[in-house]
Amino acid sequence: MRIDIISAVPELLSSPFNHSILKRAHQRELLNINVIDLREYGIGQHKQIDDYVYGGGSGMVMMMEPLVNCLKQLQQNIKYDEVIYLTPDGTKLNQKLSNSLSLKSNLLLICGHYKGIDQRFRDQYVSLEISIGDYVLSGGELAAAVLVDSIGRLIPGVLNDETSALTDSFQDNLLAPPVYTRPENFEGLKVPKILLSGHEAKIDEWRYEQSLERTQRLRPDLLQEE
Ligand code: 6GU
Repeated sequence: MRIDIISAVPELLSSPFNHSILKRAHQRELLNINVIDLREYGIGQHKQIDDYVYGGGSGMVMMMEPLVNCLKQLQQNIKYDEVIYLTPDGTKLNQKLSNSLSLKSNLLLICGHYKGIDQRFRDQYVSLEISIGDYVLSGGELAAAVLVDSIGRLIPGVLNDETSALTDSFQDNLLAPPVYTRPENFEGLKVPKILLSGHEAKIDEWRYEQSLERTQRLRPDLLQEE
């Protein structure tokens, strides 16, 4: 999969993809992430990328021209499955959406800043708008990093244990069961006996019950979905 990210603050995206699972995805050539500096497409001597809001009001809006020039240049070489704009008024991200995006080949993510981007760009060029939750971030970059992480780990071959993404919280609309590691007894706090029994079927059953109980207690809304 190839993910291109257009950003006015590319420095914000220099580190998140170079560690752990996403680093491995890159090394295995399963995921290729390119961050494009929108400033390089800025207008005039000052490489301007934003301007005042028509109709008045505070804050700046990202202009059409740099975004369109950048997009068109990228599209000369790549056909994108989706052009995604990260915005708090987009569709709220969930595991189902990440699952479906992990099956695509080429994604373009656009990070907004200031008051956002010119509406005409959204209308003309954006195919999907995504929010990562009901709160406001200063820009789309951290949201893009969240989206890329959630998609990247689902690409087949990225996780070592192929089944492990399937047992994550939210796959099946259930939260994950509790996990434990050594020691068996830490200052009197013991690991549930069933996990030491070696009885695989019983352990699976226990984990499922724990998942269900946790979901009912902490996120009953998940059990109402579909
Ligand atoms: Cl995608 N962008 C911004 N700026 N804020 C957000 C968001 C996105 N998702 C939640 N808050």
